[in-house]
Amino acid sequence: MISLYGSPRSSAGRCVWTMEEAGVPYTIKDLDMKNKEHKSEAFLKINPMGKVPAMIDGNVTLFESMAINFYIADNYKKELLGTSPLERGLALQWSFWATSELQPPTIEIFIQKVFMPEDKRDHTIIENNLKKLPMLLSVLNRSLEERKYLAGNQFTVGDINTASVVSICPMIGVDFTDYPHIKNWLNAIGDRPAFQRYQALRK
Ligand SMILES: N[C@@H](CCC(=O)N[C@@H](CS)C(=O)NCC(=O)O)C(=O)O
Repeated sequence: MISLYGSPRSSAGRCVWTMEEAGVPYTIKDLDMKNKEHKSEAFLKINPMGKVPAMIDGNVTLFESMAINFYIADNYKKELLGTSPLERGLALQWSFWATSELQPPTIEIFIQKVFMPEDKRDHTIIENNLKKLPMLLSVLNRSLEERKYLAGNQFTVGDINTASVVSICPMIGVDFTDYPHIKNWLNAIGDRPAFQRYQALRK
């Protein structure tokens, strides 16, 4: 049984979604972040970064949500990795893209708009990072022009890792009106029962 540390509403959510897709039994161990349980000596032994998610599966302990997702796919539902070298490459490509290209500007804006009190917001940070999003979202939109999922017809962890970052956009006031293929992709994802079960856990 997998133990996942972190709330489904945090970065741990994408791992919950992957476990639902893989149909693997798991327990969620939510940490008391307000009281800094994620910085406790006990948890730092599991994730020395003091962040969620972290995962224990038998004698395997991992941190970094996207790595956890590749592990779950590899161990419990290989087709989520992709079924050819090209699909597996694309699943990795989009996961690295999501974490290194799309996530930094979206998180910078999220921090300002959601966590900062209005009078403390840095509008320069918001504006500078907002400017980066059209190019990034256009690249993603074009890549989805002729395929249902990011690796082709096969749904992979690349979709999970990327969609979980793309889903920050509506929370920071960026919609997908100019990106119809992203919209269709998110709609296809929304129809997946595993995604729906994961969403129910976020409420
Ligand atoms: N790159 C990490 C990021 C994890 C992360 O930043 N988690 C946040 C919650 S969403 C956290 O634990 N923050 C507490 C902290 O940084 O002290 C991953 O994807 O697993």
